[in-house]
Amino acid sequence: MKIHAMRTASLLLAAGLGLAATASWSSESLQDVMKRRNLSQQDLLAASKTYVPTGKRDEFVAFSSGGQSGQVIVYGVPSMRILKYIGVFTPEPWQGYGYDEESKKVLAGGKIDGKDITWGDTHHPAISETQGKYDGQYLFINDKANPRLAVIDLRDFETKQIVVNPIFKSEHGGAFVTANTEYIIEAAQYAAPLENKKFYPLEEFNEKYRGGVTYWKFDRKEGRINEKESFSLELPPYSQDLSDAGKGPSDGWSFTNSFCSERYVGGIEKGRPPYEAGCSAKDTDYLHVINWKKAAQLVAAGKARKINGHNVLMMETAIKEGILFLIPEPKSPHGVDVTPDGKMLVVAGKLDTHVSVYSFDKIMAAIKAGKFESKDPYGIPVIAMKDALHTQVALGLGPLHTQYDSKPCVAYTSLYVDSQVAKWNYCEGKVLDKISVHYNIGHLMTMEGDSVDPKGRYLVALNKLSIDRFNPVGPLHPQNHQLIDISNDKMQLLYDMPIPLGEPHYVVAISADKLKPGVRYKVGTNSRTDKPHPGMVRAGEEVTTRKGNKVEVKGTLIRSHITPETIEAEVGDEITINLTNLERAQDETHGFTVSTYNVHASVEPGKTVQLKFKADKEGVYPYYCTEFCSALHLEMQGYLLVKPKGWKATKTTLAKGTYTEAEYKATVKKVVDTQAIIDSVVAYITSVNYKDFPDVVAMVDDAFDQLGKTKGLKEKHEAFAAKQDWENANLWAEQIWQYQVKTADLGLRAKTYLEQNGAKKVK
Ligand code: CUK
Ligand code: CUA
Repeated sequence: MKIHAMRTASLLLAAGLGLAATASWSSESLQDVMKRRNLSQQDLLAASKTYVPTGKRDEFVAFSSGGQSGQVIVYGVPSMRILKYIGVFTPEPWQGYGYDEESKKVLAGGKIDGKDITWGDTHHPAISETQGKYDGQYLFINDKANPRLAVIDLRDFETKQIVVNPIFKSEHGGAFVTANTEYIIEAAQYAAPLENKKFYPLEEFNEKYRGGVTYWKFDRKEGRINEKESFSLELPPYSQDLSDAGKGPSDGWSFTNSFCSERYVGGIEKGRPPYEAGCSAKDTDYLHVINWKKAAQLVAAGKARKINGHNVLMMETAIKEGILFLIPEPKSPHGVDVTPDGKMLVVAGKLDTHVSVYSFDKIMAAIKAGKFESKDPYGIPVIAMKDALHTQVALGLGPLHTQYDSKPCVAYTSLYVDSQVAKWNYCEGKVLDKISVHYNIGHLMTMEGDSVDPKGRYLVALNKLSIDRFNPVGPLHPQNHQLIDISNDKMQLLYDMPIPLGEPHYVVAISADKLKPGVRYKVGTNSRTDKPHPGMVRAGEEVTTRKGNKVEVKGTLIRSHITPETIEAEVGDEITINLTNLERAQDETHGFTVSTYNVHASVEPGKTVQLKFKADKEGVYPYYCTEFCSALHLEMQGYLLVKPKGWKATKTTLAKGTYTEAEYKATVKKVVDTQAIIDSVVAYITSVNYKDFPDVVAMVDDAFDQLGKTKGLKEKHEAFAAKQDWENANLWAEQIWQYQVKTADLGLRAKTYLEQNGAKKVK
């Protein structure tokens, strides 16, 4: 500890006196590097299109599903640098997600039948929209395995809510938002009885098993899903697949695919042909066309049935009220993607080489005219494919998903079997370009490419297999997100990015300037509810109370100490620790853990968190800050003392340190010297236009905050010195120096920033 502090001091001195080495460019030329690293002109061009120099930022921020990890991965485009993992359905230790009480409550929202489910098969992220445009406020993502949906607030990139689908047993076609995020659409996948804990044999599949679509009502003011005002539509057991919401002229409608309208039930173990044969036998499946606006009105008018306490509009009602229609779609379709103008929908059939472009106008005309070719076995009117089609285009093998360009009529479709991306014109129905990807692409994504206002520029191919692309890491390979430049006529492959965290089915990207995340919370905030935390205290109000066997701490964190530094308990006590981070400075997060009690918190500036556990083992348990927050981070520590029942102290004083007057004087001199460094840094900073740099202004504020804490300490150490109490005199003087170190650290960081960013002298 001492050595570490001293090294810091000498570093500060060196930097303060301008002795730090300055960067020098290597003498190697670009040609030398190309030769040495065996790079082509094409490689260099690609690199220059993706490289984001140090200190610069990406143009777009992507939110990728974390697949089986149950998390969300945030990365920048075009650099493909990972910025964050967001814990969603799975505990995430860094963020304390699942280890503090606030986040445990969020995860508990995802319990099913009282059971914790600590993983998720996350598939489709969706950014909230206003008039069909990404607004950067919220992110939603679904869990296919355990039908759930999560809400993430993009002010702090934290998961705020998890809801469990009340009637499905699995779901896939979520999350898709309506044009003003009135609802978040979530379609079932594998049909099952809608009533919970109800058994029906597979022999009753057609009668008792059902699919459906849930419309989760989003309350934007609260930033939460309103479960009571959400509803579902009962659908046939056709294995509903992906969905999309209408926009512009098609706003108010939604579209959901299906892949097993055969209603086949497998049984390979009994010698029956497997599902894969039975579910792909017929030439067509059904696209479901639903008037959700009218459905919501019908639910409000009391036309829904309660199943598991949830409003379900039954098929019978939907048919009678004319809000549910089917259209045949080619063999085993997968994605349905509404065009930016809302006039067409592109459906890709996995086992067909064509994509089918349906015209919303034609669909509406057929409905208006009552022109149906048949009814399905449940009585749902079926619109003839030819009456709804705008065109069909042969793109290649295994078309899956489609995204759009900023250029009119230009779309990109993933070709799973061909391992290609096809660029094509959906108005004229012609292929424009193709590019190979590595390998077996699932989804693809263009910048804001499923909104009314796609931004073009880049495309990301989400490849299922990476095979030979990366350094081998064992039989389980990462997936490969390939960045493709789409700003020119020909697509250009730029970059391979391994995704090491589950299978990210889908990703969405938003212009970075639309995101406005905060850097701190209002002091004492419970970040998971956005409400004031009852456990918060301000500096000087820290308190530990005991009621019966309950010990509750209300403490604080600030560089570089935890208040309190000792917590005393008896075996069997229930311990509750509330901690408030009093920092205002950007990025001054403190972490907190207690040895062996499986608790952890990430306490960002202003946040209050609560940790709870039972002190069930007698002993001594260090607690400490887990983020390297300052030069004296390691000293940010304390002890939880768990005493045996009825334990009596025999020794009542702490051991004294041995300090001499000489040591005290040396410490005082160190304080004076360090102050001189601080003064010289301050003199430099105030001699330039530092006020033009908001980041520097924040650092300077923080620096003076730290220095301000030395108030009264000089009087204190001098008073102890007068009494010749060299330990207390020395340590209070030392404490001044601790604050000075933090001040100098910030000051030097500000100075470096100013020097590197061309600060100018002011008079
Ligand atoms: S799905 Cu994975 S490739 Cu779950 Cu959207 Cu299509
Ligand atoms: Cu606070 Cu380390």
